Amino acid sequence: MDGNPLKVTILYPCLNEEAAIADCVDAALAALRDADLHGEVLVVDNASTDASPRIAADHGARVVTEHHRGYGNAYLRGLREARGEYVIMLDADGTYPVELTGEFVRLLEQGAEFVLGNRFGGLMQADAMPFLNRYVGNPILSGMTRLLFAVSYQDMHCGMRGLRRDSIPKLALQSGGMEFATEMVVKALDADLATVEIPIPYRPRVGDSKLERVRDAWRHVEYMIAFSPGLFLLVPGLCLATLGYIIELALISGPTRILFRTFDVHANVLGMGMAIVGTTLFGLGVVSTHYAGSMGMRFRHSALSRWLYRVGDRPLRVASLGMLGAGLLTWATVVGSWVSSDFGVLSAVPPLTLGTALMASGVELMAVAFLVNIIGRARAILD
Ligand SMILES: Nc1nc2c(ncn2[C@@H]2O[C@H](COP(=O)(O)OP(=O)(O)O)[C@@H](O)[C@H]2O)c(=O)[nH]1
Ligand SMILES: [Mg+2]
Repeated sequence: MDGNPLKVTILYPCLNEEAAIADCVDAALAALRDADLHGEVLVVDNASTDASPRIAADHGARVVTEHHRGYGNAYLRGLREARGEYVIMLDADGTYPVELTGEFVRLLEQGAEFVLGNRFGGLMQADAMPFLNRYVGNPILSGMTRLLFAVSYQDMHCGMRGLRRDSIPKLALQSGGMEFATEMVVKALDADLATVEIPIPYRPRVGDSKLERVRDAWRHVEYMIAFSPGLFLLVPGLCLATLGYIIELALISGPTRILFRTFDVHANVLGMGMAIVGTTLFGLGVVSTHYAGSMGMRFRHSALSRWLYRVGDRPLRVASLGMLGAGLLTWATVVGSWVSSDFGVLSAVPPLTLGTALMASGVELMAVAFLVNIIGRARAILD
């Protein structure tokens, strides 16, 4: 590093943007000059098949080539290559106000660690965003992120963001596609980065959009589901299993009158099924939690996941052995009394459904503990 370190990197991911890239680079250099900032314009060319990389270099950008296609892959490369103390990220399509670079840097200098633009703050040009993106895709996906991850920001997919370069390792970013945008916001929150969201203008695009609406929207949804094991697996699994075991225990001594009618062995069979399926969902949730944790998620939004991730596989093994033992004991008691009655008539569906549910749950939790252990070992190697 020379004696005069770079203050800012303006980072453009670029896939076939020859119609826009020249103006983008010129405007970025002008923004640096106007704000009197020592900086660089870095273009990560995503193996464009047009003249964008040559044009970008001719206009004074540093150009690096990333052969792995994808919005996230381009940014992952760019964030590794950036040399500035602060990094300002934005699309290479003329939509974002690069002239606000000075303002983003000012906020970062004042202590913000992550500055997120908000195109829905009233400054967007009327024809800047296609109707479906503006009124359907963006609000639904941003709303889902707010709900699932307890985030309060309005525009989760805004392409103009600023952050300190030394915050980047804290985020452990991994996503190669458009879901990178969601990952960054969720992980910034997890990492407790001091975040501010500021309204920014948004202009119509120059050149064709690279967005594949359905595929890219689905990638955001998949990301959110995979990283929300609490809501989608742990809680439903726990509720179902608890209800199943309550039914089993309530009907343990045979047909029982509850409120207005009598429930008998059919309900025991249902309870057994619920207990086993519930444990399966819960177990998958535990595995997902450990997977997400190993991918850098810290579950600021879910106390249950946070706890499960922290305690590891030991409580699972204890619960597994307890359930397996209780199930075996139940079966042994029934078979024992059957044998001692000289193999007489056997009528013991209630305890046997309970015993079977307990044994099945025990075996499942044993397998889950095993997987959790494997994930932990893989993480230890990666770390
Ligand atoms: N969608 C997409 N964009 C890429 C890729 N590689 C680089 N980019 C750049 O990422 C930015 C965002 O893409 P864009 O088409 O503007 O998406 P939109 O802003 O969501 O409509 C642009 O600067 C693209 O040139 C890629 O593989 N896919
Ligand atoms: Mg764009």
